[in-house]
Amino acid sequence: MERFVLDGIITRLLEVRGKPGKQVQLAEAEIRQLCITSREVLLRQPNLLELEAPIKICGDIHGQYSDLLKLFEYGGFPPRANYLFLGDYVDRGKQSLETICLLLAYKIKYPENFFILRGNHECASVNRIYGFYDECKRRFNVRLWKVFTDCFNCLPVAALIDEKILCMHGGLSPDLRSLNQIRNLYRPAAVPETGLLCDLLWSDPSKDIKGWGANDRGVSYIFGADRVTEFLQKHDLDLICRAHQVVEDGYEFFANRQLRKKAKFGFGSSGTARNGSAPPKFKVERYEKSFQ
Ligand SMILES: [Mn+2]
Repeated sequence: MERFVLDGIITRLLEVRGKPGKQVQLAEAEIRQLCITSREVLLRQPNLLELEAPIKICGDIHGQYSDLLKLFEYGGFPPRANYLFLGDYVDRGKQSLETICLLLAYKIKYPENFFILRGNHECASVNRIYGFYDECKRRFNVRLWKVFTDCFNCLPVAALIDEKILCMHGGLSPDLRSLNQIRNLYRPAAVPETGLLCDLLWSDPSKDIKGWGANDRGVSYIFGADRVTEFLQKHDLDLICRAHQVVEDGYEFFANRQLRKKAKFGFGSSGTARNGSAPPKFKVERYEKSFQ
């Protein structure tokens, strides 16, 4: 992808800073190029990313593009800060296209400083229903939605920061015995209805149980604090950091501070998260409840 084309896309996407709701209608050919080029960049990097602090970790965006821009205004526009996004970029909000296009553009431009994991909504059978398909169809066409599907199937599913903080969208899996299993998950991949890849994107912690239980979402499992403690000890980790659920303050700890949930726009430096004592540096309020 030509550098001036990429820079032109980023410039136009940033022109609506301070103008909430204003659309940026990129050319279809530009969006296709973003998908095809980012796919190659994503596949060159492992499915379990190995990253270093300092890095800012952000939860679900769900098509709320003006909030994504606000988040960068607080934290610094790339490459001023390193970022790890935990998935769920599309659906529900009104501007999934601007949101995912800016994230893919930054991924291409700063591949070693900007990272995006897969959420359960980066999946054709989910975003067919919850808004992204309709937005693609209304503003472009169904073919473009399929190009995005091919790109989403290449997103990595987990990240390990300083070998101590494991990050994913959903949570643990009863099938997860070794981190090498994540490294060995084949891409491109659709999200299956059961198994390791499904659980990493769909599972939730629960205060109410020990071990594993049925998830009210009808997909994957819930897991108790005992599973978190056992997993961290076995793999010599300090913390699990995940998104996928709204929490009142933007972030919340679980299992004696061993699992950190980041709600929409929960926002902070993993450098502070590691010892589990300091609050995030920044916090932006959430705007919409989301349970998927
Ligand atoms: Mn989710």
